[in-house]
Amino acid sequence: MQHAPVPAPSRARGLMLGAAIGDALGAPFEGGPSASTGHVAAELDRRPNYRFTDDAHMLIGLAESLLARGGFDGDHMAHHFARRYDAEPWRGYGSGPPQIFRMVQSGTPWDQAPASLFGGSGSFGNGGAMRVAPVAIATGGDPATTADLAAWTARITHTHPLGVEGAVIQAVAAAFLLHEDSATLDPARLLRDLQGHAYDETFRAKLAAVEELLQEAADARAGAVLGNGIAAHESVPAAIYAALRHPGSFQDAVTFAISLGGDADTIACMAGALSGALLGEDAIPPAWRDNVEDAEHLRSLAERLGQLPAA
Ligand code: R7I
Ligand code: MG
Ligand code: MG
Repeated sequence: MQHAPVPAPSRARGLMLGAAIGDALGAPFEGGPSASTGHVAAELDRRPNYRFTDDAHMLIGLAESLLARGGFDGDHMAHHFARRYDAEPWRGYGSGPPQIFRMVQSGTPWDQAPASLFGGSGSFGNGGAMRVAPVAIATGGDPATTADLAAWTARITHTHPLGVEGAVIQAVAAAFLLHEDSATLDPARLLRDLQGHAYDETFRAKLAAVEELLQEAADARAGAVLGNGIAAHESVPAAIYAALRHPGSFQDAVTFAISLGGDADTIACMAGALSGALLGEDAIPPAWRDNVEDAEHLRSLAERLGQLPAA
């Protein structure tokens, strides 16, 4: 059978819808224990949740700001995030971002507010990474431009090097997968490219572990080796592993991501963005893409981001 390449617009829609679907389906599992994929699949069948949380809420805000300004404008993005938080503060935001939004709204410059958090170290939470995938559509996939833009968008709330690096690695992975064919995908090449963006030993070791785990016959050790926590250096490698472990099935990638437990909505959001970028919208189960909150807006953002002259 002839294998038709997945067209770019479908991949962009897959990325945006995939992130929101992973977040929404994973939300009821956030903070819970790891579980078998069979258990998660049965739960998703029985009572799927289609309302997304802060992850996709911020991803939409990021995309809207890039489109409104034709690229990155830190002041605009910070205030846009803050306005959206004020409108829907119940989405399950982390503790740091709302504090930053207050500071920015009181006149602190956007590039000074976040560094004061967590005793002055800035946040290493996954908030910069969970929302970053649209950057890969806007840049047209160039890795250096993607890494640079991803870092700027992360720094609005996350200035700890690991928080920024998590966003860079997630965005560069998305940019790579937007242009790969699932049948010929070479995970080792992607992981080598990502190593080139990992300046901290923590991330280097985690990416090396992803490569080793992919060579094992079973998934069993992944959660213990990579972690499933809210820290960028746990959840970003876990999401990349989920997407690469199940390169032919969006459903399997997201189900596996959720089965890791812990920060399940965020791991599944990032895995969903990566898997959707690789496989395109049509590979997402119709019930999921028809029912996820704000599906039409997500599709429209995907289309317009794809038309931005490399941000
Ligand atoms: O990163 P962030 O936006 O949170 C995203 C998470 C996702 O799971 C969402 O689904 C939502 O549930 O929240 O928010 P931050 O407050 O910046 O970081 C998240 C958490 O990471 C913080 O509340 C801290 O518990 C922890 N954390 C740190 N702890 C100690 N030292 C982040 N940075 C540090 C640190 O430097
Ligand atoms: Mg969330
Ligand atoms: Mg989460």
